[in-house]
Amino acid sequence: MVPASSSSGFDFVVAANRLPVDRHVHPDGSVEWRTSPGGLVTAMESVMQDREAAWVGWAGFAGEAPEPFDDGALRLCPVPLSTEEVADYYEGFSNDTLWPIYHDVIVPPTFHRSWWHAYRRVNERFAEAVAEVAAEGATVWVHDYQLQLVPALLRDRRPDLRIGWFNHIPFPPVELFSQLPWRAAILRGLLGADFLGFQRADDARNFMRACRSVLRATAKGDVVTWAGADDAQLGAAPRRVRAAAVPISIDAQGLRELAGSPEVQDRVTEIRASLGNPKVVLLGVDRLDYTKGIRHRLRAIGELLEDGEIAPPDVVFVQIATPSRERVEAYRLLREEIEGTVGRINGDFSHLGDTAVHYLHQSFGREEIAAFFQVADVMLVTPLRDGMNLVAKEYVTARHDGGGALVLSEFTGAAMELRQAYMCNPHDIAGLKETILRAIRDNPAAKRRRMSALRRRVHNHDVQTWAGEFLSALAAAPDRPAKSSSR
Ligand code: GDG
Repeated sequence: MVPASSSSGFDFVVAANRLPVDRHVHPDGSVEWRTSPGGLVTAMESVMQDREAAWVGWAGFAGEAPEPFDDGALRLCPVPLSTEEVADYYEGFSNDTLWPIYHDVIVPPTFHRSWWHAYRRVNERFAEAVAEVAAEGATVWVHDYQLQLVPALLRDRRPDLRIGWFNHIPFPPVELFSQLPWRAAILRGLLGADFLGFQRADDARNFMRACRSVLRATAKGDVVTWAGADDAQLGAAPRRVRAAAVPISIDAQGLRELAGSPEVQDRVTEIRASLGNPKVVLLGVDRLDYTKGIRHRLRAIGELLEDGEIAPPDVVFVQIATPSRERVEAYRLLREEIEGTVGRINGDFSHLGDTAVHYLHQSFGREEIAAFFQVADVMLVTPLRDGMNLVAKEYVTARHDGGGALVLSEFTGAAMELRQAYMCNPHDIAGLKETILRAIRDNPAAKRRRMSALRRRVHNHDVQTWAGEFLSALAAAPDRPAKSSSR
């Protein structure tokens, strides 16, 4: 990459809803910026390391945005959101309209025209901010469902740019997508890009079908051809855009090193001891989100305890549920329900000093999560729908000792790659219980064989491979990149 000076703009620009850092104000008023949690930042952090680039995103608090500032070689460009925009664009349209539609309508989506107007307005602001910092002919990588209009809004302003978009979450079947009153505008927004990356081939196919059915565009192979529209609406110009699967991954080497460090190893021993050195530790690590299947998992665990198949102190279940979107009603209800269930299970099956379910509604440091992974004999990843699920990839990688077992929902993007996991359908509680027992009781050699295959897959397809694949597809779009560009 050719380094660019800030006066002429940057040759590489990332746009995502959030900046990769969060602001912390200390009691003495001093400000510290810390890496923010979440799948997108975890993935992009190692990709951006030492790259001269700009990152355009919201700083995470309402009101005036701070001035752009540098974090190493990275220029951070905060986009302001008012309190009302946080409620309407972010909590409303992004997390209460799009998120449920894009995740199989597990909870009903809410439609408000005022939310849509805020979404459009904020997408315009992002497009302007990118247009300002991008050098002539720069590559722009737009991320995720919060910014689906940015590709076309940006192309209107800067036709010289090469624009890619990556969807971290699923793209829904056209039957669900069509419920959106703003479906045509969203597709037209996306078609402003040169290349659209999805987690699974099915997501790319769903997008192509939506273009055919909603816009009457032609979709052949993996290229959508849109003749344009005779109106002054967003993205009216003719376009040829490639849409394909580029599954995301993790910084496998970084995690292996962290997991093997003496500090983390000490924590592994301490955590196991504080759980009472059980024979089997079952673990879940998720944002507290209804897509993650935590309720179904707890139901299966509750029944296994009731059946006498598992019992503390020999078998314990630890659920880390990272706080998430707490101002959205569906998330508040989910938290109440989960905490009620955990309380009931513990009331029935725990004894003094022997807790059946350890429930931690907290956010932990990366080191602590790496230690928890190594404490887990069986990792339960049971989403009802998930774009990829990085936790599954992190778990198999953190188990550098070759131990452990992964129970994985077939409704995750990760299931397309991690075929040797103990696969489950989380809706089938009887099947889920059987799978959990199999993962506990299978013979150690079989478990090790599975884990070794899973680790190899993640090792051979890490986050750097993912970024390389995305960027070469973007450079070659609408054609496919030459084969040699991917490992
Ligand atoms: C979206 C898509 C897609 C969790 N708790 C803590 C913590 N985490 C880390 C995990 C993992 C990340 O957050 C979560 O990533 P996921 O992939 O599991 O899920 P989403 O947040 O829903 O991410 C998803 C992803 O984007 C990437 O494209 O896979 O499908 O929904 O890295 O380890 N990290 C720390 N403390 C915690 O308490 N430090």
